[in-house]
Amino acid sequence: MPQNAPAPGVAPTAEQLEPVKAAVRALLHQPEYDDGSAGPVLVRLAWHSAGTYCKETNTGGSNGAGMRYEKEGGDPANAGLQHARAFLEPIKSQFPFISYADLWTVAATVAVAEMGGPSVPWQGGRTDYVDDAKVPPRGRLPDGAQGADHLRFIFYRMGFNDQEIVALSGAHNLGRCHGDRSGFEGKWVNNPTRFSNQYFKLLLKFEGEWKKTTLANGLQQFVYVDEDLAGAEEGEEKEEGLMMLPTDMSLISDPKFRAWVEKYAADQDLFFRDFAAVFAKLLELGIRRDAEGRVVNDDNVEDGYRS
Ligand code: CCH
Repeated sequence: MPQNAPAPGVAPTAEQLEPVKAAVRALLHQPEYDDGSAGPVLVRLAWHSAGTYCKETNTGGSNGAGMRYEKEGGDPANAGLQHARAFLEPIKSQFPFISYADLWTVAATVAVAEMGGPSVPWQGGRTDYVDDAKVPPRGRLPDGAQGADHLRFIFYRMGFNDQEIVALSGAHNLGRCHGDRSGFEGKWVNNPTRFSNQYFKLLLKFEGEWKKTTLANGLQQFVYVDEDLAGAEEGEEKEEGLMMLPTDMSLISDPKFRAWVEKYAADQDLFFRDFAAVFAKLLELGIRRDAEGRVVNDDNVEDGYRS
């Protein structure tokens, strides 16, 4: 264990954490990558590390950073997240005291704030201990080709309600779909590196104009192409259209979800408050803490892989 490292399960102090957060801020700007920011894929990394949680069996969740290993990392749902892990690797080398599990989750909170979003409460102390018997089975993350029933099945398993499902979905203000990762293509909003409630506004604004299309790989998604842009002259740069997944569209076809889409489209402050609370809850799923806030694992080891 490196000197000055917190004991296993103990959160880094604010003083230890500040340079780590500064290093994350410094790497967000990536002119050669996607839309110029590592932020969106870092948010997705944290979400997929935590979103495997099952409250019935108390398995999954961000503790352990199991995605480093093939069993979890090789889940097709996690395709592309190696880019996010690679962005953070130099920071892990520079600050070895922080666990991967803490780094991945705190980096997402830094990214959200830097992209103009709310400040998400975060508690450290996760360890990198993976118990093979508790690695979540594949298939716990949502499938964008499905609808409202599937979203409820997946997110109720984690302990979320309908309002929380819609608030979390607002993260699709960020980033894009990549044909070589999920098979879907395109971005949800025009500025995918700025956190806002635009996703909710566009769902409603173009209602009736979202057109179902079938991609060459057989997947179906919804697209909106501005007629003027689509009609641009030959050789003129056309702005790419916007997209929604079938799961995104279910947020406006399901009346209970829709009520929250309407609230968040009308009130960005409300969305920011609710997103901060629910993203913080997501990052804590499955993490047991003692009275001092220290993370408790079965063996209380810092790192390791038991199989
Ligand atoms: Fe998501 N998401 N997500 N998503 N997601 C994708 C990309 C991002 C679903 C499917 C997809 C959340 C919920 C859902 C982000 C954050 C969150 C992609 C494209 C698919 C498909 C992946 C690719 O091709 O690279 C589905 C289904 C659900 C169901 O609810 C939640 C919750 C969050 C966070 C709170 C972010 C950010 C991205 C952009 C990633 C990037 O690389 O740009």
